[in-house]
Amino acid sequence: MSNLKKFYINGQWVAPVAANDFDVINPSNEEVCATISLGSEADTNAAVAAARAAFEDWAFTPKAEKMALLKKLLGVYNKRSEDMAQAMSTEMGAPIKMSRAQQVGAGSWHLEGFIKAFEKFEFDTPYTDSEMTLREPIGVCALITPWNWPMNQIVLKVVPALAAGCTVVLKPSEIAPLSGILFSEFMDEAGFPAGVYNMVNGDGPGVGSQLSAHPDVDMVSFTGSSRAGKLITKAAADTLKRVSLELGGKGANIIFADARDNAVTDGAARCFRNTGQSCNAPTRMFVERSRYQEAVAQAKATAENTKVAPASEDGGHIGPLVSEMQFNKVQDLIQKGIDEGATLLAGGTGRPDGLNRGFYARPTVFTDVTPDMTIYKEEIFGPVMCLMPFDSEAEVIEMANDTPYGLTNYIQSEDTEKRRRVARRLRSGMVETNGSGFAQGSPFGGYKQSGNGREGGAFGIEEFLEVKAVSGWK
Ligand code: TXE
Repeated sequence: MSNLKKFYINGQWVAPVAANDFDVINPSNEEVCATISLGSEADTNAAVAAARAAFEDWAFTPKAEKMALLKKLLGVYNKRSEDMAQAMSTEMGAPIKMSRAQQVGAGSWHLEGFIKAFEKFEFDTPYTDSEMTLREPIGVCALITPWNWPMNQIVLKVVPALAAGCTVVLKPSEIAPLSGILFSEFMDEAGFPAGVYNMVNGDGPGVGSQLSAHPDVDMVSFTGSSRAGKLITKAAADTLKRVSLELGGKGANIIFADARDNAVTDGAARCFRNTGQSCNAPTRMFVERSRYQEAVAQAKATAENTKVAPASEDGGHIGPLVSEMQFNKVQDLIQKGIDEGATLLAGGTGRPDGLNRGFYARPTVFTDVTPDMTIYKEEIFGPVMCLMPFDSEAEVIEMANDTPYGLTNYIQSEDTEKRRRVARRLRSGMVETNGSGFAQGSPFGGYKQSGNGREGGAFGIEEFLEVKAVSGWK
């Protein structure tokens, strides 16, 4: 990768105004795998100015031209997918097989979904015989993304913003910036007009907060911690820009007695996927009392059979946590679980045997967890699951909703009426039932402190639009 220390501004790779080197650490071995530059306010301003200058033309560029560029982008993305899989695997520790299939796959899946949604999207809709409703791009958008599903999150923001007619400045996570740099190379190869897409690397207090407070940025779309989401909202307040947030989660997985046989095993594996670093991970498993003892044995076996290994190794294992900071956070929370009186069913603190270098955590399951415990309340973002019994539908709905988060909840039951009844009562943006997954372009986002707004497909495009009412159109 030749542009590691550069930013992509106004259609060119440019050096930062002032040097500020930052080492990217490979979490599988704790070694420096690349050195990038962090931007300063001057770099942020240059990128915003380029996006502003390009806005008017891009906003009025015909849909067919925008569509052709997005299709070209999809072609480049697919052609260079192996480079992208390697970059993500190295920077954030996703095992290479999983990186190819799921980390890279999520990006192309969403890109295809946006292309289909954009094709059908109606920007102008008559309201009455004489009145027209126009949907118009909001303007210059700052897109701030995290490290856990890097391409998923970058595509979920960049593509709908551009389809809506906005111009953008992307700031990828400084912990996992290689995929963002590579994606910028794809954008360059696809041939978007200068200034439509810009990318500046930087950290949160620097480029992140400068973009959030910038008077010439009309909207910030952010995915990351609730902590940073609050800071961004405050920084954006003086300019009253639109802020769309996709934050943390504490998903409940409700397993009724009539659930399919492998519901517990699937649920635990899903919790450990991506080493537990997913905002929609089902981290609190509630099992109906008559199946609880069986679930204890199944969850323990799943944790103990989950192999942990370096990202470069081929296979279906889980990799390390992304950083030393996340490793320490997860270790502290596991220790808190023990100290506060939960029972450790599997796993625990420390690294798995034989993995002494790298940010590896042990797949862990706690039982005897009560609602006052830290592990019940806080997003752990590691391979850690809490397993609890329940006795009635009303009780489990209350427990599932007993969290400030509201992103994804899960229901496992063969009873359709029960699934529908419970789904309506859960306060979350998504309810996945019986492991059936979601269709391409379906809305992704949260209630409560999991954020606002929705990403994906037509809902995702809608986020980046203003609505204008025009009377006397006819
Ligand atoms: O996230 P941060 P961190 C949660 C998860 C994890 C915790 C901490 O619980 O353990 O957050 O992770 C940018 N103004 N999630 O510290 O800091 C930052 O540069 C503007 C959930 O790594 O939120 C990066 O680009 N930007 C989650 C991005 O925010 C700021 C994904 C994410 O970093 C900023 C990741 C500021 N003041 C973590 N501070 C999800 N929803 O999927 C930071 N950033």
